[in-house]
Parts: sequence; structure tokens; C-alpha cells
Amino acid sequence: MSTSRLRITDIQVISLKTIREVGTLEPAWSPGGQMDFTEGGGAYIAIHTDQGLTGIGPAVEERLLPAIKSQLIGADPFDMEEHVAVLRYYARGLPYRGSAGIDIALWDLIGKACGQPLYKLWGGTKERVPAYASMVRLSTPEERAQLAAELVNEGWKAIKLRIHHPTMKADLETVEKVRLAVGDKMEIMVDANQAQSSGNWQPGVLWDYRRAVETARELQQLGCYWLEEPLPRYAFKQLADLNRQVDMPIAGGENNHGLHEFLQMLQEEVYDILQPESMVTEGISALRKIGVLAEAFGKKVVPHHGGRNLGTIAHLHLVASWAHAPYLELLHDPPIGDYRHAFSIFQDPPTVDADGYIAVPTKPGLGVEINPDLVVRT
Ligand code: SMN
Ligand code: MG
Repeated sequence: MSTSRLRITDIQVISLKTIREVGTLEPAWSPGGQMDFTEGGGAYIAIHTDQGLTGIGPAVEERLLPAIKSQLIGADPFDMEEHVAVLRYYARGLPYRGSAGIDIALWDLIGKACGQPLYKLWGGTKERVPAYASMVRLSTPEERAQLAAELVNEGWKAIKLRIHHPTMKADLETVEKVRLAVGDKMEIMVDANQAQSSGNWQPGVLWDYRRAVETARELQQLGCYWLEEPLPRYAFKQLADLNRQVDMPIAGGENNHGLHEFLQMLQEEVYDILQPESMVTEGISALRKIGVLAEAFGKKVVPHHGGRNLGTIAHLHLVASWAHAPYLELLHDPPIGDYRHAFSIFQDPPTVDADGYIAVPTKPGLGVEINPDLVVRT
């Protein structure tokens, strides 16, 4: 590690060439909407320093750059808490495009300056972690069951199904068929997506308390690992009541903000499993604190997917550093929604092995670099 103080010299948003438009899927949680999948494409952020080290993170909105630069140019990336406290107010952008990208790039720099991968810097010992395949679309029960069987054969140990049908019967049919297909070879998580998205109003079926309790009881019978977001985001009292009604864990938090919300959710026993999203709530710095809160309350933490590329890698390091984090979420609904499409921007992307585990990068910082051939030179 260098002994002289690191100084930030420049911050850039860098665009990436699209290699291939893969296609679109209709997400279960947003009927009529579409989610695009490409190889390559998008952008990332690079924070340069006077010692030749560059930290990378998910892209932020261009309009935030002047505020970000005024806080960071000339500053030391190690003054992390000071930066977090300022960027939280100063560079607040939309979810997935706000200051979290900067927070992640600063951590990448810190890891690189220390010569250690982030999970090690945070005290972690896991060299690989179990990944769960998080579905995007609804489809037919038969198709979901066939896909689940294929994933089992590839080694995946857990799958998250979406349930967003008009009736409970139709929702349960998918879970039942998948259970039949995979037996006890796979954990099945279920996401009802009733807490609303980070952005626009979501159309689609709305559950009431009774539907949530009845569905939860049935899913418990089917041996599901958790039920996620069965009720609106701030229905804390009803969520806590539901949580008491069933032994199966209730999970959520992907669009909650700030330590205060997670503390309240823990105090009121709203969820058994917290799913904070760094790209929604102030980056990895905030998630590390939420992880401590969860540990203190004896709860688990399984972060939300992290936005599919550099944020996901940051979450991988967090999961590897936490004893109370059983899984990493990977959005993976192949063939169109294959997690490898978003990972194609990396030079040496981590992959899921034949045991359903994903290796944690061992190079310093996030431990991944962007494929230079994709960089759009300006
Ligand atoms: C989800 C939300 C937004 C985009 C993709 C997926 C989701 C999840 O609810 O839990 O993965
Ligand atoms: Mg979810």
C-alpha cells in the first residue's frame, strides 16, 4: 500500500459499445412493460487519481457530475464517510443512476490502494457464494418447471419465481409445478412484487392482507424459502402481522431508503430477511451498516440484485463478507434474461459453477475490469 495520500484528479462517465441486442422480456411486476437485455452497452463511471489508480462503478446521471466533482476532485477517497454524508444530499439522483455509483467506485479505489479485494478488506472469508436465479417473467407453469429443471441440471441450487397472476390458484400452480420438477434439489423463493417499483406506478394485480396470508400459508406447505414483498412497501403493521402468522420467512426492502427505515423494519419485525439495494439506498457504505443492524437483530440479509453489472459485483463482495447472507441474487431468466449478457462488459466475468456457486473476484477492489474494446472513445 502506498503511504502518500491519494488524491482524486478526474471523474468521467464512459459509454460502452453494444455488442448485441439480445431481446426484451415482459417483467411479471410490470404487465405491459419491457425489460431490455443487451450484451455490452450502457456506461460506467471512472474515478482517476494522482497515483495512476482508477476506481470504477455503475454510471451516474451526467447532470450530477458537477456536484460530484466539486466534492471529490482533490479529495482523498479514504475519507469515505465524509463523501457519503455530502453525496447523499448533494448528488441525489434517480434509483440506479444516483450517487451509489460513486460510492461503489470509491470503494473500488480503496480496495485497489490497499491491494485487497473488497470482501477481504471487509473481513470476509468466503471465496465463492451460492447464487439464486431470479426470474423476470411469469410464463406458463410448464415452461417455468422445465426451465427450473434445466437450471438444476446446470447446478443451480435456488430459484426465485414471480407470482403476479390475477388469482391465487394460478400463482400456486406455477410453484407447485416447479416443486414437482425440482423436488428438494432446489430452494424456491417467491416474489409477489407488491411493494411497488423504485420508479413509476406498477400496474397489475394488487393483494390485500387476506390474499397475502392465504398465499403465504400455501407456499409454506410447498416448502418455499421465503415470500418476498407480499404487501405495500410501508404497510409495516400488516407485514409484521403476516410475518407472525407463518414460519416461512417474509423478505423485502429492495426499494426502502436509509438506515432509519431498515431500523424501523427490524424493530417492528416486518421482515425476517432484509433485501437492501445499494443502487437505491446510498451505495455499499449504507448496505454495510444495514448488514450490521440485521446481525444485531438476528436477521438475514440477501441484497437485491444490484443493477446487473458493477453493483452486482459489489453485492457479491458484501455477501462474501457476511456470515448472515446465504445467497447472492442474480437476475437470470435464460435465454433472453441470462445474467451473462450484462456481465459481458467485464474482461474476466465471474461465472456460476456446477455447484451453483459464484466465485468472488480475488483481484484488488471489485476485482473486475471493463473490456477496453467496448469503450467509446470521445
Ligand atoms: C426486481 C425489481 C426490479 C428489477 C428487477 C427485479 C425484483 C427482485 O423485485 O427482487 O429481483
Ligand atoms: Mg423483489
